[in-house]
Amino acid sequence: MKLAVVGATGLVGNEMLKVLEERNFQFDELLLVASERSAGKKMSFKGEEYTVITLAQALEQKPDLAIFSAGGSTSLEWAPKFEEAGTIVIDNSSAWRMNERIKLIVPEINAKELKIDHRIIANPNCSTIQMVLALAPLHKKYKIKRIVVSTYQSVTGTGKAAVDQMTAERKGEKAAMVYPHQIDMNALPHIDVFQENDYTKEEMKMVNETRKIFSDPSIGVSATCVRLPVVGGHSESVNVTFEKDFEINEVKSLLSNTDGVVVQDDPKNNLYPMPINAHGKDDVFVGRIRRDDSAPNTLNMWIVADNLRKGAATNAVQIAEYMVKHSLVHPHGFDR
Ligand code: 2RA
Repeated sequence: MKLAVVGATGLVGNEMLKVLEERNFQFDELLLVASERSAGKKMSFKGEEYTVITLAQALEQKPDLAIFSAGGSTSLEWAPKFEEAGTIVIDNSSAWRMNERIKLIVPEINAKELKIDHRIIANPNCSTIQMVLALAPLHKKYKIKRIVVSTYQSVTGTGKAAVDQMTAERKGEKAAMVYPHQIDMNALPHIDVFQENDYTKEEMKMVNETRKIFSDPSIGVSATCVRLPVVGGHSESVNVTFEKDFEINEVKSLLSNTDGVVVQDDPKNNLYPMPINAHGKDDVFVGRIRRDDSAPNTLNMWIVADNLRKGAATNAVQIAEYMVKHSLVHPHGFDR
């Protein structure tokens, strides 16, 4: 099996290599792929040195599986070319997520939707993944009517240049500006671009992707996404109204028994999820679980995850693992 990691030199690409190594993902050949600017760079994986190649060079080698984390325009242009060459593409950008022919997958929730003819598979947005993973067992039991979510997102979601802006500002140095304002010691209610309806694209991703993953267009979602000078992960305050009523202890026990979810909820001992603790971990952490007494059947909770892990690299590798396990990736292609 020939595996290509596209966008290997970026923050998600780097995390992808760590996750592939930690999970001991099996392949025979690895192609590390990036833009023309990074081609020729040396990188190491499991102690071996690799030379970064361009997308055109990778395409010539017809990998069996390619995990893309290289931005929307690169995915729009190149994913179909790889698909045409017989490669399965798992794409981390927003380019394909809402395309009707493309599956949007969080493996613990809807991996079963994947079939042999799916050649481009979309990885959802980081802030959507962590929210839906924690909500999935509750949706199953009580059926979600409406979600109101406010996010507190890490600069790592924007990429290395944003981490550099924050670091320079923190040191009092001149920063190359990625955001329209200073990010250090600040909070920007602005993630991705503003849309016609005055919501940001990030907010609309949370609305549309949640409905697609749960296959339920009737779920109401209202999102406000905020960037903070934090690096360890994204945090979310989620207020969710269900059709059926719940017992708080049952909610906690459902969450505790969900794969990939860890409950950290002991207010008396100041225990609740925080990005500094989620950093580098694959799990989604949930705490501050409490009834909202101002509305019927409504729950408040606080959800934290490392956006580069479960929000990006880990989820993509889990999709790849599922596809290999269920013979949806065939070494040497299906019909070359
Ligand atoms: C962010 N949603 O945090 C992004 C990354 N995919 O900006």
